[in-house]
Amino acid sequence: MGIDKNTEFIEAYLKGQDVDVFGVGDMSFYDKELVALDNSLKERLTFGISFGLVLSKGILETLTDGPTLIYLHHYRQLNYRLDMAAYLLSREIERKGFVAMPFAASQLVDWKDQRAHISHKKVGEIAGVGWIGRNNLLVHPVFGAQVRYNTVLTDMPLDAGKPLGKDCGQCRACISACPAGAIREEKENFDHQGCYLMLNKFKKERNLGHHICGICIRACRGER
Ligand code: B12
Ligand code: SF4
Ligand code: SF4
Repeated sequence: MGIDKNTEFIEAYLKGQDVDVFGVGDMSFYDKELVALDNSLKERLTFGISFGLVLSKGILETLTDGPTLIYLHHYRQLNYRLDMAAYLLSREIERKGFVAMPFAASQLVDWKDQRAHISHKKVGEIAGVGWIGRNNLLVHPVFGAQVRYNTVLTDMPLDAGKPLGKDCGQCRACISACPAGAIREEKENFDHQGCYLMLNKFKKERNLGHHICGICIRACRGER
């Protein structure tokens, strides 16, 4: 199969998994190391398949003053679906004779620096799925930040997208919504520490077991 057919095949397969958002990134533009993984993989697996599932509007409406238990459940179920979709897609690619690596939707491998093996936001940005917004999240033109992502790396030749070259424009909806005041006019000034402290507080006070919040997701609706 050629590049176009391969790409059509991947897109159709993910649609069959009910995936809402799809893109391919050329991993030569991914300048970060793959944390805690053999770096030769980065040389070999040159295509990053970025895909995502849209969060339920109903669940997001429950987020008024921070994370709710129903949002916690939804978050975990989407992670599960994303992990399963990544695994099934990788199996399908490997059945065709290529190599694929499914990542975890949400798994820390470096606790000190709070990092995963790979940044789904960065891969999505390279693939042209969305842009990094003032809220520090990957913002899809239609679904806003209301998408959770995963990544599969592969050596299957694919038609890679390009960064969208868009930004938040006049929108500032997330700035006043953030309970930590962590979101600023310039995305570069996002207050990572302030956000983390608020998530830690929610985790303890609401007995969540996870660093979640979701207020800046709810605020960032895109065009949907
Ligand atoms: C660890 C983590 C966190 C940590 C953040 C620590 C950190 N270092 O980023 C904590 C617990 C605070 C967190 C919070 C949240 N997270 Co989180 N998180 C992750 C996780 C598991 C790993 C991220 C990682 O490796 N970061 C390391 C750096 C290198 O990569 P990066 O985060 O993409 O960072 C980029 C920028 O943030 C920036 N940057 C990073 N650090 C710094 C520091 C400074 C000073 C500066 C200037 C820039 C900067 O540069 C990077 C490259 O573009 C990812 C899943 C994944 N594997 O990608 C989810 C992920 C990023 N989280 C997600 C979400 C939704 C959230 C929350 C809303 C919580 C929730 N679910 O309710 C909040 C949002 C906070 C916010 N507004 O950014 C989603 C984002 C989806 C989207 N549409 O963008 C992801 C992709 C999970 C998923 N499967 O969808 N998260
Ligand atoms: S996750 Fe919560 S505290 Fe962090 S930036 Fe978003 S709204 Fe603010
Ligand atoms: S809510 Fe508006 S300003 Fe905030 S990240 Fe989304 S598009 Fe950008």
